[in-house]
Amino acid sequence: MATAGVAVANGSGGADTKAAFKEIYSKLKEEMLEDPAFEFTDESLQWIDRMVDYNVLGGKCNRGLSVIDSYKILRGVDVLSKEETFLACTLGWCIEWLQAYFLVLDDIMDNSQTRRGQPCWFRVPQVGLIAVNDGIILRNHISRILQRHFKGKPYYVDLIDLFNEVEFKTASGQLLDLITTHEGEKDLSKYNLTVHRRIVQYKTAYYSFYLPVACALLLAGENLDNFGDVKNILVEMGTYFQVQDDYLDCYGDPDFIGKIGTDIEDYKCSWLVVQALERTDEDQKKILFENYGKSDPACVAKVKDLYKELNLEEVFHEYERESYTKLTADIEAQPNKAVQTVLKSFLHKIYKRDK
Ligand code: GPP
Ligand code: MG
Ligand code: MG
Ligand code: MG
Repeated sequence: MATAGVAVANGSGGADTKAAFKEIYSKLKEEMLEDPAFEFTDESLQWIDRMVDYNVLGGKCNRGLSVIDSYKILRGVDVLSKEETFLACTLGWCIEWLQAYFLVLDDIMDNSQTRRGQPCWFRVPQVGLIAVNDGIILRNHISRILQRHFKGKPYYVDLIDLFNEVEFKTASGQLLDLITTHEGEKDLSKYNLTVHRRIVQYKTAYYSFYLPVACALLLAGENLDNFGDVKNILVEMGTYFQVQDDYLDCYGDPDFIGKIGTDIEDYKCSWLVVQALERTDEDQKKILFENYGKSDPACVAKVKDLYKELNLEEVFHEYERESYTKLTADIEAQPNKAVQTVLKSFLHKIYKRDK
């Protein structure tokens, strides 16, 4: 087993954790560039090198870093050995690779402009639809990283099953997001909270919240079947996280969040439009039906004016407070203190986030 990096000694997502995490990225990328299963040409080497840096780096790395933080809490230690640090960071990077794969493809499907403060990968000159194949390569890197570093571990099969299961759930959520949008173009009144909830639970919550904790649990030798309640709480938290994403799509500062919102133009079943539909009178509904889902900036502005009239910013802040109270109560009802700490650290990372 190859190990690299420094032992991690500090608290949640601290500078040492980030430094160790970053160091391991370079090693994993090198291994992908030296993969003996493919005879790389100079051009293909350069392509993969640039493509991986462009898409895997540049985010907050919250999902990846959470594996290390969660694992330390579950083990009840402040310092991890080099070997443990390497394994936890490697699983964290597998999640960041998964996220990169999803985002490359999601940006094509959503016709987005920017991501993490730079043009979406498919918009880079010379890339275009090669980005689809790059997405497939990124997904395959995960299997190759897991095989190289975890094959032979007692939990290897569980890890593979976990990544496959979470990928399936996410792709199914993405399907719901896309076909609901398509059907909505004919009838906006099909959008409601139940439809919204099902979409976001699948497209975001499993991979963003359950996956990092499940990776840490497997690494700590636990059986995931015993953590059904934890999964439910994390899926709830992920739902709240995607409502924030829907809110930021309209109200976030593009320079700060690194992406330009497209939900109104794309006719998305966003939390905001669902809330608007619940509060509009007949005249306001007409405005919404006439202007939602059009790329004309004047139409987008009319939708945003209506959101303002309906005071949706305050509706969101109220939802945010309620979610926090409910999640805190659910977490405190958990019998295991270490699990409580893991869940609370997640909640504190996202509560009132503006990015
Ligand atoms: C986020 O939705 C959902 C994903 C990134 C999952 C994509 C899944 C695939 C199988 C490709 P979003 O479109 O609201 O995210 P963002 O606002 O970041 O574009
Ligand atoms: Mg999308
Ligand atoms: Mg998107
Ligand atoms: Mg979004």
